[in-house]
Amino acid sequence: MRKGTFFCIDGHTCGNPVRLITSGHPVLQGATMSEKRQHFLAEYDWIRTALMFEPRGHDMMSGSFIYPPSTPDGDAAVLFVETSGCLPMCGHGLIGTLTFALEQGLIVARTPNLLKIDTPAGRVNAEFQQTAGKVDWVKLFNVPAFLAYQDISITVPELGELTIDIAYGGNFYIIVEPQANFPGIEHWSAAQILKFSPLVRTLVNQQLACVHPLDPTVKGASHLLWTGTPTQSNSHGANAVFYGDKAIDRSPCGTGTSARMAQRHAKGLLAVGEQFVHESYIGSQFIGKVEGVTELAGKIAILPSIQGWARVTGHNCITVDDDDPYAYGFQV
Ligand code: PYC
Repeated sequence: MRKGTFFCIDGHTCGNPVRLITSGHPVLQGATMSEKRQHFLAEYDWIRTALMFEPRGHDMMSGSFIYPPSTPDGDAAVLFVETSGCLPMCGHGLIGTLTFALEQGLIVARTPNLLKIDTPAGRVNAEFQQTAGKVDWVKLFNVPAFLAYQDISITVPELGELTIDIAYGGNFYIIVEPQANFPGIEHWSAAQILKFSPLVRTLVNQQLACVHPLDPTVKGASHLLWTGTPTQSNSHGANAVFYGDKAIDRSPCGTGTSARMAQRHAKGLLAVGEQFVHESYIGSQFIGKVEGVTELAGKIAILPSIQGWARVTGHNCITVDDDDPYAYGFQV
């Protein structure tokens, strides 16, 4: 039976929506969150489309379910849902999820100010500061991030040649720096980002295999990170991150910031211990940092951290009933 009632805590992380779904969790099979993600996609994707797409969601909608931990020392596990699918990892999503869950008492930290979270991409530890019940910030110690491809040339219809890099930070990002045929995000309209992003993504995925070396279910360049000049003097970089079919991230994008730091570290532009304050399309900021380096399947990977904040905007009780022709959402 494909119907249900889903209680949700709605809010945003630095401007991008987070819908923490607190009831109606399907029982998922699998020992790891990666296996549970595959089961969800195979059997329960209707829940994602119903809660993310119009008329119950919108182009930028992003959400999560909290599950019991899948590791002996974990505090909880998180499954991410979004308009584009079930991301292996979502930085803004996890900052919002943990903020809302801590404030509402849905998660209790066994170690003061630290949560150990199992995600489909792997373990992400999170430090946080809470004052009078409110969470001031969450700092994620994200999965290892690495530069997968450098200086790849593609020819984009109506645009011409672009040189791109591809880096992993929990998802695979196509990173486009300012160059002859792309002057930087401050000189492009949102319409141009939305027009060219899917074209670039298709071309890249036709030409290159982006597969995580330790988990072949994590594959495909899904997001684009267009860069430009920040508006705030303390930002080190600015981005417009494209995801799904029509979304530009309103937050600075946690996995995108991790990917960008990996790219910059590999090019000698960001050292271990250095901060990278990343500015979003609307000017909000995450504080990124290269905490260290590690080896991942013979490659150098960075250990990135991302710090940001989130706010609750309301509580929502969403019903999905198959007597509604738009029960499972639509896209125009
Ligand atoms: O913050 O990692 C992130 C993210 C991915 C897609 C949108 N936001």
